[in-house]
Amino acid sequence: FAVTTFGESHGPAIGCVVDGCPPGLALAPEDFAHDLARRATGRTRHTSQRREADQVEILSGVYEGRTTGTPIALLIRNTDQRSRDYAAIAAQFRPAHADYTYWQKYGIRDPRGGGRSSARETTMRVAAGVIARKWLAERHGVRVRGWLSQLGEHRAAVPPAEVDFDAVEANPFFWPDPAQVPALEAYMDALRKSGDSVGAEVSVVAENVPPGWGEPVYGKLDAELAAALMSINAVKGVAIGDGFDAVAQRGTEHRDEFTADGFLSNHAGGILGGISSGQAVRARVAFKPTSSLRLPGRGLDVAGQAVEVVTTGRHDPCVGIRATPIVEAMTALVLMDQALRHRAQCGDVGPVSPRVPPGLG
Ligand code: EPS
Repeated sequence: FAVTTFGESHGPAIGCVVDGCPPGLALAPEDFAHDLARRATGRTRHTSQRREADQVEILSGVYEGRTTGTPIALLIRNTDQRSRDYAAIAAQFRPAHADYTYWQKYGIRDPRGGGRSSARETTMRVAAGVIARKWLAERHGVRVRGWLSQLGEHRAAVPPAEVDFDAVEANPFFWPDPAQVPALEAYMDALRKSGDSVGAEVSVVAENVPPGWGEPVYGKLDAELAAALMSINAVKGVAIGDGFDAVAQRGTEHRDEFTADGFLSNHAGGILGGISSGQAVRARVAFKPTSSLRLPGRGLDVAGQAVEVVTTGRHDPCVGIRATPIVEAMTALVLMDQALRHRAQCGDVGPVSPRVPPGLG
């Protein structure tokens, strides 16, 4: 099972190819609308004001409403490009932006904005993820859901196991505690006015993952999850379960004891030895502050001359705000791949006795 994306933020279209999806999954263009709208720009004042229709066309791999097993090609035509936003910095490198490293690697400067490194590319990750989420839900009852657990200095007051996902979906931040939302609104309004940006942390949980998914050395579930989440634009850190918090823990604290009634804790994030334990799979993802700022910063131009870089146009003051659906999508894509690999190797060998109930999530 493999996914690739194509297209530039200011090109005519973006798209993806999803290869290896089993035949027979019901799939229609309408299936994509919900998750794409959750990720989209221009829906609230706290994100970039670019307004894209994000209308999916299914070009291949689906016949009479069902997947055929052949590569699924999805296309979204860009409808609100405005590459003139980038005229002033067409020959400059923004500090902390990928335009410098793309230049070092390819030696080609596409003046139409961020191009492939723009967060626009994540649209197709979410679209591909819709297929994985559907398949996982129908075949295995797996549900993948995320929320914003930190926005700048603000930490969500709700413990991960107690998140109410109706509350998460009811505000523009995917924030689990409604009581904190007014403070976040004020924080983001002040930040936007200041011209600066800020980082964020997204948490994700996959429930009903059966034990046994993942491979023990190459292709560990946690390694593949970390790689997939790290491949999202602006991600600088991934924690599986307790992640770096495990450094200061004792073994007696960290170990997830289990009884026949279930696990008694979930420090491991539902993965032991690279293989799912049957508990909820949990990860956290750190997003850096976005680099396209109207506050002047020191940078270089393509001739190597020092310049003051000012980025105008439509940018996100916190890209993490709309990253929850992207993190969910990447998690689902990894889980579907691992589910298919597990089936290929182990066939119908199901979980063996004793099977511990998931217990505490
Ligand atoms: C982005 C800058 C803005 C955002 C874009 C990400 O777009 P443009 O390329 O027009 O300057 O609106 O995000 C999207 C368009 C999207 O769909 O996510 C950037 O600098 O990364």
